[in-house]
Amino acid sequence: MANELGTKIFRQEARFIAGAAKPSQLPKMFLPQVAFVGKSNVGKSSLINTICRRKNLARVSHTPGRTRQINFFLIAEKLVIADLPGYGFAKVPVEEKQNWEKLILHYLQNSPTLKLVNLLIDARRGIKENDFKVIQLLHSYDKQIQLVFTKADKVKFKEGFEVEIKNYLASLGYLLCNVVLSSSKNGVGAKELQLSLAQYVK
Ligand SMILES: Nc1nc2c(ncn2[C@@H]2O[C@H](COP(=O)(O)OP(=O)(O)OP(=O)(O)O)[C@@H](O)[C@H]2O)c(=O)[nH]1
Ligand SMILES: [Mg+2]
Repeated sequence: MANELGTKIFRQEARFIAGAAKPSQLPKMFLPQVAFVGKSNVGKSSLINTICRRKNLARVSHTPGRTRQINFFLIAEKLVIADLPGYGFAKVPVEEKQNWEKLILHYLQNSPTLKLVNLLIDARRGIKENDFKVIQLLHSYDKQIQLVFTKADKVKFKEGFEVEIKNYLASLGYLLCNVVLSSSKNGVGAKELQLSLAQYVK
């Protein structure tokens, strides 16, 4: 069944394959890639671990600004997951912040095998101005995005929330953007995310 095939790759091997702290270190990828992007501390690394059913594949921390380079993980020898450094963290020195931003932009713009960008939004805080900038940027790069609201265990969503967000995105030109509610604490949304990533595996 399609569902089983979709989640099967996440029961197979997942391993770290490369890290890039600057554009010149970005590895050339031939396999399909999916990326996790979002503000610092939004839960990118945690969600990658949840999706891959692993505790410590991607490094998580209580201190924002934990992921300092783009980390690439290979899933079942078939799919690459990219864990990006977060944006918008005030305490990182300006120069370092600019370097991360440059790296993120370079990666998003110059990765032909990047099939889907999961843009993570803290469900407690909602979409912020820098998230909108990223949405617009990805739109201009012609990248498929999926909006993932994280830490859903911390909030109560009102009915129709996803539809409302979808309509809003459609008004911006994102007619086919998927919206997922997720939690790394209780696993909500994990299967849906697995299936959405697995569709890019050949
Ligand atoms: N309650 C709750 N906490 C979460 C969830 N996901 C992540 N966290 C917590 O949020 C903090 C940040 O998680 P990370 O996964 O490191 O976030 P990140 O987006 O990778 O952070 P940077 O790499 O610094 O940009 C950690 O303390 C996690 O335990 C979730 O679904 N629910
Ligand atoms: Mg991280």
